[in-house]
Amino acid sequence: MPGMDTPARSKSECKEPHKKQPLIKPDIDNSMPEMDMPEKLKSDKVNTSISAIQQATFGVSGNCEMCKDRIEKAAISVKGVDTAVWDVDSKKIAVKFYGSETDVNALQKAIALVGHDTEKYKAENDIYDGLPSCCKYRK
Ligand SMILES: [Cu+2]
Repeated sequence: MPGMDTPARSKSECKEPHKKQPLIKPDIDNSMPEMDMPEKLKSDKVNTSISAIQQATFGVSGNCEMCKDRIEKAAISVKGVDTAVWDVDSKKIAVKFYGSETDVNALQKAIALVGHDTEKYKAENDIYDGLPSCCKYRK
């Protein structure tokens, strides 16, 4: 079969260079997807409330694990606080909270109210005197 070696080249490449396409876009149809916008706005609001979680770290006086319990419970009991972790070595507390519900001042006040000095608020002497002897951090 000698004819098999020469591939038959297509000469149809130049035929029908392009098909007709509509030049005018249907603008009326494009307006329909924009009706979904309110749904997107709703999801934006959810993202905003998540990003409203703030973190703060400040010094809180204390001695031991009992102090740690007392300090963290005082912080967590504040409305809007997510987590609170006090470190016995660094004497600092790290708090995550919703900035729309509370602030660092309120947190420090709440901790001072259970007998622990913070950077901004000193515990009242009466409350401090009621702490167990192992928790007396003032010299
Ligand atoms: Cu203690």
